[in-house]
This record gives sequence, structure tokens and C-alpha cells, in this order.
Amino acid sequence: MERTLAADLPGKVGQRVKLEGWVHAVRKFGQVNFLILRDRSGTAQTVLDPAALEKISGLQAETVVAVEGTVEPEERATNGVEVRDASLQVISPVTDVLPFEINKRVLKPSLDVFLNNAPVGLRFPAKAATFRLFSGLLHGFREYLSGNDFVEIHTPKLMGSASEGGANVFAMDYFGKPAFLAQSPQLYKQIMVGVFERVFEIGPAFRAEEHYTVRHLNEYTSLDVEMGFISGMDDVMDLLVALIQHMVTSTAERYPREAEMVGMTVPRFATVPRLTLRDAQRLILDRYGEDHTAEPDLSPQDERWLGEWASQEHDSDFVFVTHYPTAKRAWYSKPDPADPEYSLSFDLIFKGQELVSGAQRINEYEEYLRVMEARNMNPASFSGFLEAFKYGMPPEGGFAIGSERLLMRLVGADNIRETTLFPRDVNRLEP
Ligand code: AMO
Repeated sequence: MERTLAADLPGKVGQRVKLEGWVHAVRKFGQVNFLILRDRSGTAQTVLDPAALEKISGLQAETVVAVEGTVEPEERATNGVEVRDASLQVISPVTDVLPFEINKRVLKPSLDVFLNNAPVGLRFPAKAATFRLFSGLLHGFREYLSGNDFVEIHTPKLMGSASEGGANVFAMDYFGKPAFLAQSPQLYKQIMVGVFERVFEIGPAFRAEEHYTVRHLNEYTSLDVEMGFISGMDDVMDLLVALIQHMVTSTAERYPREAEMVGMTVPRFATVPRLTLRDAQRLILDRYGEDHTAEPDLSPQDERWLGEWASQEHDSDFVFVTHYPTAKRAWYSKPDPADPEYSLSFDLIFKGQELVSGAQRINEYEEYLRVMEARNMNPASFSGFLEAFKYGMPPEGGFAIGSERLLMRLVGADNIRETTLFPRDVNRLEP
């Protein structure tokens, strides 16, 4: 008999079906034994026949089983149906007790214990739902950009030079030569503007930062975009807002059950305010009484305040901060011709936390040489990158979205490790 998925049972009332999945729970109500079976589509309630009853005593949760029975209406069950007179066949037995229960409404263990046992813990339905939403976000990212003529690229993660500056790179030995894990696809995505004008990449980024915060990982999945023939960085920011809006709304439509399970709500985009770093700092001084006007960047508290301001005054969960000091921004950011001390760069803050960094880039070869000299960088280390600019590059810009942070904010998680399948941090390299 062909396999039926739990979610398809309502369309099969009166028919005999075969389900295959995991034993999510065995529950006894009075004389009746229910086996709750879980598959990729959800859970199904089954009532075992007397012969099968013997088999379930001693059956551990997560055993892989096949159940055959008849679909009958039952309004107290999920989806309003259950499978009755079911026979049971064990496909893959489980002999050990689970490290913690994954069939309860809430997951009990601490984050650390959960992460230590992630291979089985991730089967907890709300956890699985979180990462299905992640897949939806990536799907939406690809869909929107492909639909707007962007080309997907995949660039090397083994690098001979550091794209974002040398401070926080994982160094390694590459057949006797020094090499680094890519901190971002920055240099390659800019090169590829010369080929396709519009490109994007979904890939890992490695940062050797000794952080112990709730929003930093040492390996994260970066969603990178780069586009040419822009008339200014506002074009890039407009694209970013439309892109995130599509990612989130299409995910909520594709996975309504998962969105409800984890309480994901579609954020408010009405109009995303844009203010310069200096204006943002003056606003913080006026509204919250803290003088950070001499700082080159926002602190996490500043980001929270700006998030609150955008929410209260602009009905937006997002706010752009632009024009960071050129000296403090990545070397490839374009200084503002009207005031070169500040760069044509931006961050997007989502619910009080930095989610995206982006900029218009320098697109002239000679200007790169000047910048590299001023920053004590060796052009020879970047000859491949510079070649693209030597031979004609249009005005261009782009950004990178931190995917785990996006999911973290969308589902209201307190720690980025909750929205990363197998997080890598200073203390964690396993599982
Ligand atoms: P940046 O270094 O600001 O910019 O990174 C872009 C976005 O990536 C996410 N992010 C991180 N997420 C988790 N852990 C980390 N350690 C971490 N570091 C960064 C953040 C951040 O906003 N090349 C530029 C982007 C560009 O200009 O296109 C870059 O990498 O959400």
C-alpha cells in the first residue's frame, strides 16, 4: 500500500491507509491506547487494534513505525480524523531513552542541553517549524531576486586575502601557504557585477570573533546582494525593503501552520525611516538623554532606542541609519562626495537590532589605489579584485542580511543560537 501523510488524512475518510513516521507519543485514555505518529507533514492520532497493543508496551518514543488502519472522523483529534483498528510494524527500533521529552507542549531543557542534543532535539515540532520557516525565507530571497534579473552565484570560501580586514579571520594552512576562511563574499560579488550587473549569494561567512553575545556566531549564513547601474544608495535600500517584505510575507503564506506554531508575525513596513548616524545620535540625545554624538557607531542600546522610536513614531519595525564615518567603515565603501568624512553606507535595524549592512561601493580603480594606500593595504594582495575595476565598473552597491538574525527577530527568540541549526560559537564546535 502507498504511504499517506498525516496532513492528507482528512481527504481519505472511510479508506484504509498506511502511515509511516515516528512514534511521537503513546497515550492511554481509559481502555483506549493512542499512538501519535509524526511525519514531515504533522501528527496523526491512531487507535491500535488489540494485536498491535502488545507491541506498544515498551515501545520508545522516536521509534520509526508503519501503521495501517481505517480513517474515521474524530472531532477531538488533530485535523478531525483518526486512524482506527490500526496494525503496527516497527521499521527502526529505538532502545535508548531520549535525552529529554520532545512530545510536550514546551521544550524543557536549557539551551545548552538542547544544543548538545540537537540531532534529536530539532525534531521537536516547534523547532522543526522554526527551521522550515528559515527555508521559506531563503526560498523567498531566491524567488524575489531571480524574478528581478539577479543571478545566483557561489564564490570560494577558501581565500588568499581577507575581504573585511585582517583582524577576525580564521587562518589556516593551505598546502604550506597561508589562507583564510571567507569573512564574506564581498570581493567576489563586486567582481561579478562586472559580469551580470546583478548577483546574489547564499553562503557561509566565518568570523573569528571572540564574542559571547546572544547575536554573534562564528559561522553564519549571509544573504548577499550586489547590483550595478545604481543612481545612489537609495536604490539599494529600496530593493532591500521590498526584498525582506517578500521574504517574510511569502514565508508566512507558504507555511501558515509553522508561522502560527512559533508565533511568527509579519513585521510592519509602512514607511521605513532613514536617518544619518549623526541625526540618529542627536535623536537619541534629545529623546533618551544620552550623548553618544562623538561615537563612530551605534551601541546595542542605541539600536534598541532607535527601534523603539521607529515603532512608536513611524509604525515601522525597521529603521535605516546611513552615512557612517568613512574611516570606520569597510574600505570598499564609497565616501560621500558631498562630505567625504562620511560614507554612502547604511545599516538596517530590525526591532532594535542590526540586521543588514550595505553601501554604495567605490567603483573606480584609481580611487581604490588611493584608499588602499591610505589604509596601508597592499594592492598586490587584491589584484584579482582590482582587475575588475580596472576594466570598467558601473556605479554599484549592495548589502548582506544576517539570516539567523532575521529569523531570530521574526520568531521572537532571545538568542541567535535558537535560530541556528548547529551553531558555532567560541565554546561550540559540536554537534
Ligand atoms: P557585516 O560584517 O556588517 O557586513 O555583516 C552583514 C550582516 O551579517 C550579520 N552578521 C552576523 N551574524 C551573526 N554572527 C556574526 N558574527 C555576524 N556578523 C555579521 C549581521 C550583519 O548586519 N560585506 C559586508 C556587507 C555588505 O556591505 O554588503 C558585511 O559583511 O546581520
